[in-house]
Amino acid sequence: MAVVFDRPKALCDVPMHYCPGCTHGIIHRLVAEVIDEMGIEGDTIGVCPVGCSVMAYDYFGCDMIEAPHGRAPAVATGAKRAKPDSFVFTYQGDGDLAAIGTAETVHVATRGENIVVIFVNNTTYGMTGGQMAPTTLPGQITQTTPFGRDTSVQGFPIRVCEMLSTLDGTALAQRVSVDTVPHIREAKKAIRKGFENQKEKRGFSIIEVLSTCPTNWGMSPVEALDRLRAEMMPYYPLGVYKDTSVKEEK
Ligand SMILES: Cc1ncc(C[n+]2csc(CCOP(=O)(O)OP(=O)(O)O)c2C)c(N)n1
Repeated sequence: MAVVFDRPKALCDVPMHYCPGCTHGIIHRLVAEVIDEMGIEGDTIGVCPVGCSVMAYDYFGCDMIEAPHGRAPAVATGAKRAKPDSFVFTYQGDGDLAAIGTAETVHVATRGENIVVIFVNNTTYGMTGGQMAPTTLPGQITQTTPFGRDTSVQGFPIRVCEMLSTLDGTALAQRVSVDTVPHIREAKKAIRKGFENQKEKRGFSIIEVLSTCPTNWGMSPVEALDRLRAEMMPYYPLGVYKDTSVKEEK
């Protein structure tokens, strides 16, 4: 009988700790599928910092490094410069990448470090119980904004892809989602493009993935996907914000 669905080899055969309906598992799978398809598991180094995906080193078969909170781009820079022929990716949440790690994020992009950043935006600090993140939407209720995020007090959310697309070192800045099968396919293509950019030495690639956190949003997995579409997508439009490979092809 034909096998139509299998575990990617780059993913370990272990149960994951993620909550029901959490989209981290889908995103892990997409990264692993790209690693398999490019045949680069032995040459890939992943960097996971602090957040719900802190134990990603248990899930990916490639080499993995644990970074302090927010510092994955700095650690990835060191790994890539020490082993320039390897493929280096970071896998970061929005609290990690856009709060404590903002400086590392901006500077790794402007330096044009030849790495891929997978940015999982679920509009909250998942691991610590659902506090406000820089990406929390105006009016969103969290543990630290019990009356909803008030932009006159807490400021406005950061649109990371738009911001990084203005920097010359950025080769690819694309926002995708994993709420439907077509969007999951698109997300995988974007991740693949990021890894191809690394092969072609084009510079820094960031793929932002709109994600859900049913547990901390207080929703069922299905309600969480509905919220992603109804509230997150209008504020964080999907799309390619910068892609220097297109210019090269013309
Ligand atoms: C230096 C430091 N500060 C704060 C923390 C506490 N902390 C752990 S995870 C986390 C937020 C993670 O949120 P995010 O990056 O959005 O990832 P998620 O858990 O939602 O996937 C924080 C603040 C820490 N571990 N280390």
